[in-house]
Parts: sequence; structure tokens; C-alpha cells
Amino acid sequence: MALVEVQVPDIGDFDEVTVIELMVKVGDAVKAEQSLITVESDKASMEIPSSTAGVVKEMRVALGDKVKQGSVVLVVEAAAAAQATATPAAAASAAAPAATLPAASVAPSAAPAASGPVEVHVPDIGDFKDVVVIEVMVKPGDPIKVEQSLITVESDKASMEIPSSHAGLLKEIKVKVGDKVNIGDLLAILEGTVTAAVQAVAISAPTTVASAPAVAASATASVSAVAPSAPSAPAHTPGASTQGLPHASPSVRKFARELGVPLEEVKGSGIKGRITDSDVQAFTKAVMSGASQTKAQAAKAPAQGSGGGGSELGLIPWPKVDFAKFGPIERKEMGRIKKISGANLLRNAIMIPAVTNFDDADITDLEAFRVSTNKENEKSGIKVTMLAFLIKACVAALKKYPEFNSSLDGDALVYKNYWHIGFAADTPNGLMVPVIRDCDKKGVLQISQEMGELAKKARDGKLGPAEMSGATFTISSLGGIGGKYFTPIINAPEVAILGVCKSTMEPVWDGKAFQPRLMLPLSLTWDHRVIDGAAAARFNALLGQILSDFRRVLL
Ligand code: CAO
Repeated sequence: MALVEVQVPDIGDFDEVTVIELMVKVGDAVKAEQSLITVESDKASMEIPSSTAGVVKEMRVALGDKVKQGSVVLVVEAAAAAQATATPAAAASAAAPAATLPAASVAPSAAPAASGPVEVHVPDIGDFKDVVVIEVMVKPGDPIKVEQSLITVESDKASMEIPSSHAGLLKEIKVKVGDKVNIGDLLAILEGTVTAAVQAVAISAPTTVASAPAVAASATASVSAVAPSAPSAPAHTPGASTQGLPHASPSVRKFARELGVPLEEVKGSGIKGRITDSDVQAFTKAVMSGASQTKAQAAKAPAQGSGGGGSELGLIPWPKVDFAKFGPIERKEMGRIKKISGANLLRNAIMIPAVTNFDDADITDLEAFRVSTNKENEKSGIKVTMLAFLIKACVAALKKYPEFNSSLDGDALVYKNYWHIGFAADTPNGLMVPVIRDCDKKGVLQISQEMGELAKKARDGKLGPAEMSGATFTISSLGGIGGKYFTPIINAPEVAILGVCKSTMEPVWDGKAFQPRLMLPLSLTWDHRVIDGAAAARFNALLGQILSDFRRVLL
């Protein structure tokens, strides 16, 4: 099998274009006409296809390289059928497909000023028919400069901006996004003192025929008053860039359109922020997994703090205040985790009829036991925390009162015969809830160890989704920080959550005298659709008994 060098075909008057995307790699099987790379000038991007089928043996270009007609893009080991019809030389110059939009180069020069309305038409865009308007870059009332891009059009292989041949005030724009346009179609009407440009345009119209010459000199945005005259001119200097239009090759834009991805919301990872296929895929995955939302979804979502309007709930609108009127301000976007947990917390706060019961547990003996255990285990490196004892105590209470370990499913309650306990962890990125699985089967030491590892992972932003799912009950401990009581929000679809604060020495009446006891404040929030107040009071009482005499955990 022969090796064929695939070259950049005739791309008109462009001296050099930049490689902005590699669409194949060594080892890929390519078909004839399959796009290999995308190149870009200052006004157009186009895909360079292969003229021959085969397997890619060697890439000869890299991202950012400048190429021109004749540059070798890659080497293909040609398939037998392709060899019969294409010699390497022919293959090299037959690359451009029929569907490639021509690239236009425009060199304006001053022309006499005209006044009154002037029609701006679609210029000669080669053999292309019915190209789609994908962006309108101007609006009525805009002052337009000569050469300023008015619209972007796209075929399935290339996109291109259509510039204005005249300066003036835009009176009317005659096309909208989605319209199909052809040479000569009316684009816009300018008025005021309109300065015309004598434009020479070189438009390359590569065809599938090998070595097709560039077709030169026809008019760009043609204006009835001015006839194109000058011959082929030097390459156009960059004017207004693609304002607002995301940088992406036509095939990526097509891919995004097929998936319904709003390209303007996708962050590009390619050179100069260019959006690639993988960026579109990653965006789609993030939206599908719920990790992020499109702007349209966010607009429809229920009110989120000051971000939402509240109108969905029939509430008066969220107050809009210009804070800067009252003093200096700084605005910072919230992080991803805060946004996600905020949306969840809001839903849970609104949808769950939640009640919180407060109680205190005497942990004097348990704390003494914890301290002595830690002394004994000093060498092991595992520090036993109060939270690990609380987890074991909660599992015992959950077993006694199984509705606290259930979830609502329509009109049914799902009782879970496993005890996976989530614990709230404060991280630099926001609140996270890692889950310790099968706490009924683990001892306090193992729970302490796993908790330490999961809390570290959470703080380092390394928790995987599996480590944050499947909890049947959650504990939120502010014991290391302070406070007395609080009202934690239930982590749906769980039906209860225990909040604990800092234990303090308090005088407790034993029937004869006040005794100094270490008291732990408990705040149990529960879903009133599933649990009632009496059950909650019993749950807290049992928890208190277990914590005051931990032997009860065995009962
Ligand atoms: N009473 C008194 N002291 C307590 C206590 C309690 N209830 N709980 C913990 N402490 C002590 C510990 O003994 C430790 O003291 P030493 O360093 O002297 O041993 C200190 O407070 C720090 O404990 P810790 O916070 O590191 O460990 P922990 O096991 O209690 O908690 C974790 C681990 C991950 C839950 C915690 O670090 C954390 O992130 N807590 C915040 C949770 C949160 O934000 N909840 C609110 C959710 S609603 O917004």
C-alpha cells in the first residue's frame, strides 16, 4: 500500500492560516472527504478534508502551526480503492470539498462619499447556495464601519463573516438567525453619509477537482452604487472580530446544535479559547449529571436565594438593591459546590415539613472513655472522635426506630436494611456530605479512621460521587466549633438529620445536688410526613441514654 501525502489545497489568496483543530490522529482510519484539520484566518474557518481513504500514518502539523497551500497535513497509507483513482500528488491538491465555504479577502480603499440609503447585499460566495445565517452581529441604529462584519454564515464545513462594504448608520437589517442566504440577497440598509469602499475580493472556490484554481475578483457586500473594480488584493487586515460568537469550527457547532447545547455557555479549551468536540461533550455530561445547568434551566429552576425571583411560588419578587449606592462592594461568583448544594438545600427547606427537637445528652463518661482510648491508641495514629461514637449511637437508635432510616416514595415508605451515615464536612469549597457505609458492621475505631480519610478527601476536593451517595441518615457536627443548638436541613430523600454542637460542663441536678456534667446539645430535625413529635422525642431520649451509658449500644 502506498503512502500518500495529503496537502493543504488551494485556499485562495491566503498566505498562511492557523491550524486550530486536529480532528484525526495517527492510527485513525479516514474516509475520502473526511475532515482532517480545521484552519482559521481572521474572518473564516474551514475544515481541510482528506482526498483519499486510508489509515493515518503520520501527522505533519500541530495545533497553532501556520499552513498554506501545499503544506503537508499528514501521511495516509491509502486504501486500495483510493490508490486506483488518486496519485499522491493529485490527492494532495484535491482536498477541498464542495461544501467548503470560500474565504474572502477584502482590501478597501477610499471611494467618494454617498448619502441616502444604500443597500448591502450578500457578495459572491462561490458555488455555495443556501448558507445559514448563524449570527447577526449588528442591530438597527449601530454605526457601521467599512469592512465591519455584519453576519456570520455557515455551511456544514466552514463558517465565514460577511463584512459591510460601506460605512454608515444601520437603518434596517434584512436577515435573521436561521435564514438561508445566497449571493445577491439584501442584507442591510445603511443611511446617513455613507462612505463606500472600493473593494477587491479574492474568493477561493476550491472544488473536488484536483488543483482547482482560485476564482478571484468578485464583489463582497455589493452595493448598487459601487462596482467592484480592483484586481486581487492583499489579505484583509482584521477588523471587528467575532463579537459574541463562540470560537468553534463548523463541525463542532453542528455537533452542539444536534445536542441542543448552547455553545455560548461552553468554555473552550482549545487555543485562544476555541471550543472543541470534547468541550461540548463535557458540557453535556455535566448538565446531564446535574453538576451544572444551562442558563435556560437555571431561569426555570425554583428561586435560589437572591438568584431566583420567587415568582414560581407566588411570592413577591426578590428585592433588587444597588448595593454600590451605599458603599464599596465586591462581587464574586459562587463556587460550583455552593451553587449545587444551595439548590438542594432550598428544595429540601421548601418541600419538607420539617420540625426540630432539642435535647441534651450527658457524655461525661463517654468523653472520659474517648480520652483514655486515644491515650492508649496514641501510637496507632487513629484519633477517636466524638462523632464516631455518635454515629454508632445513632445506628442503634435508627434500628429501634426504623422510620428514621426510611425514605418517602410517593405514598409508600421505603425502609432500608442498611445503615450508611452521612456527615457534614466543612470544606474550603463549601459544605460536603461524605458517607460512611455499613456503620452497623464497623467499630468506632474503623469509623474514626474512615471519617478522617473522607473528611480529608472532601477538603482536598477529591471526593467521588459514590462517596457522597447512599446515606440513610446524616449527622452535622459543629462540636469542634461551638454554638448550642441549630436547625439542620434534612438531606433529601432522607427523613431526619441530627445536629450536634459543642459540649459544655453544666450543673445537673441528680435529685440531691447539682453535679458538674458534660452535656452535649442535640438538635434533631425530622420530616413530619413520616415521623411525629412523640417518635422524635423518643429517638432523642434513647440517643441520650446510649451516650450517657455506651454499653446500651449493644442492647
Ligand atoms: N463538643 C466539644 N468538643 C468537640 C465536639 C463536641 N461535640 N466535637 C468535637 N470536638 C472537639 C474535638 O474533640 C477536637 O478537639 P481536640 O482537637 O482537642 O481533640 C476539636 O473539637 C475538633 O474536632 P474536629 O472538628 O476536627 O473533629 P470532628 O470529628 O468533631 O468533626 C468534621 C469532623 C469533618 C465533621 C468537622 O471537621 C467538620 O467539618 N465540621 C463542620 C460540619 C458543618 O459544617 N456542619 C454544618 C452543616 S449545616 O451548614
